[in-house]
Amino acid sequence: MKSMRILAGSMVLLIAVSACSPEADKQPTTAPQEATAATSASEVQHGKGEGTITAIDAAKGTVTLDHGEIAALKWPPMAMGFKAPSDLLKGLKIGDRVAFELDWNGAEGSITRIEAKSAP
Ligand SMILES: [Cu+2]
Repeated sequence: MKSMRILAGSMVLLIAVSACSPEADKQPTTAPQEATAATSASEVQHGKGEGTITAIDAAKGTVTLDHGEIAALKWPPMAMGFKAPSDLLKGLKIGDRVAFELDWNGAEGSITRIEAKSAP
């Protein structure tokens, strides 16, 4: 009888442990990551504008634009560099007037669309 009670007691303990441990393991590891991802995603802003290419480096994946006002980001006209996938830069050259869109993460802009505009 005594050994049965010990067995029953240890089974209850086993069930209790296995029932709590997945939850206990999950929360500390996944919750902060999800919170971080959500925060950084909401910080990315999207804007569009027009400008002139003043420098281009397809190998590095950068383009420098002398761009006009970007209302969505509350930016005045300025010259600045952006990251740009090299396939988007194909066929573009210094001096081209372009229409472009970008994602701004608060520190750097990534071109998501860029197209040469035909001369007026
Ligand atoms: Cu700018």
